[in-house]
Amino acid sequence: ENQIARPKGYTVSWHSNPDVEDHHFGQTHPMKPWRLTLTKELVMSYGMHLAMDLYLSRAATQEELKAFHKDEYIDFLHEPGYSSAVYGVGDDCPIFDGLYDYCSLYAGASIDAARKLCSKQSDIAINWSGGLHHAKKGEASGFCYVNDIVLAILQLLRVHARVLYIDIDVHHGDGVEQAFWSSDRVMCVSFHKYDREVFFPGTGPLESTGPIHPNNPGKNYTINVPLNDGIDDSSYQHLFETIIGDTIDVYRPDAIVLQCGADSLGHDRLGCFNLNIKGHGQCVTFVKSFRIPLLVVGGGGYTPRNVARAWAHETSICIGADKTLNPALPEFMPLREAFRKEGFTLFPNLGSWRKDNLNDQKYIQKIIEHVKEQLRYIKH
Ligand code: V1P
Ligand code: CA
Ligand code: ZN
Repeated sequence: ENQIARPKGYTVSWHSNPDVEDHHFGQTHPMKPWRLTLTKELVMSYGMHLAMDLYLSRAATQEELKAFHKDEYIDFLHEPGYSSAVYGVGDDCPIFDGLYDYCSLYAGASIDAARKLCSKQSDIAINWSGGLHHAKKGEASGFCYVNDIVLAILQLLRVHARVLYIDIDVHHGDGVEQAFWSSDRVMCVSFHKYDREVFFPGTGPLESTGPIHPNNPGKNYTINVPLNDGIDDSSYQHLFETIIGDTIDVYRPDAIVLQCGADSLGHDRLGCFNLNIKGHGQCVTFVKSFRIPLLVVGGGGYTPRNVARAWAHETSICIGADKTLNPALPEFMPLREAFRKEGFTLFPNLGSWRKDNLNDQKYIQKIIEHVKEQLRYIKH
């Protein structure tokens, strides 16, 4: 009954390595790599793998990781015992068994995916294990050790003049923003919960739009969309489509990287928004509609079954099968029982959660006006 056909006229590639999924941050840590197993299980049970080119990604080499990261930091991740420096390691970023393999595998998948776009062998390339946007040049941060997004963008910049980075994770994409802060060849747009005092990482106010020095090329090439608790599908969509539509019109990117962190869904363990899976997915539909080479990566997402639902749904959008997919979960799925408690549907109601929407129309409109004003400074 699920009619999964190859998309006509374009190619979607899927980049993954099951070894990533076997790593454990620790019992109480919210990041669960097995959410990727659940995602793949759901995607395959729907037959979506038949509509994509599947690649077993390889581990990034040390040289590839050092294209962005400091030598001594990568050496430390490789042999953590040999250093007394901390490099951001702690409760958020613990040292666990196989840490270096984990990092080099998720980064390798994003680099491979970017290269498929560069060679035009793919139009949309997907790596759900990537999207780890907080990692810095010489430091781990917020569950992220190596910044696969920065590494992928560096690949895209070899053949593309301008890359647009869009981040719908509930957290600010600070690592990517920082890496390209002084560049006009990468435009970073992050939508996130912002509360400088209490919400991680505490950066990304509306006024943070790039370096202030008039001669710095990066000036105005960063867009931050700081939000309050409880934003719903309709406000988010209005904001997203207005800002991204205008940004693509003036910036005219040659490639787009979309970070699809699923912690912006309602009922997330760390998040505080009220998005439904269809609302979150609408961002993918909108970005895809511009027909610009697209790299889709994962990110946060701490209620594993909903992460799997969202990323399976977004995979179906990429291959153009979302309209024909049966929202009842497939009858024959190895991990079907895992979904029993919340019901066997792809689209549970996540919109009416404990959070009131503290983003009124006036606030949304203020953000839109501010961004429209900023975009006037982007040269056509
Ligand atoms: O709030 C903090 C730091 C720790 N304090 C010193 C402040 N950390 C957050 C990190 C969130 C990272 C999100 C990553 C991503 O954007 C991309 C993959 O989604 C944090 C939180 C929290 N509620 O914000 N760490 C933890 N919770 C945590 C809880 C249990 C065990 C370990 C970490
Ligand atoms: Ca974000
Ligand atoms: Zn996040």
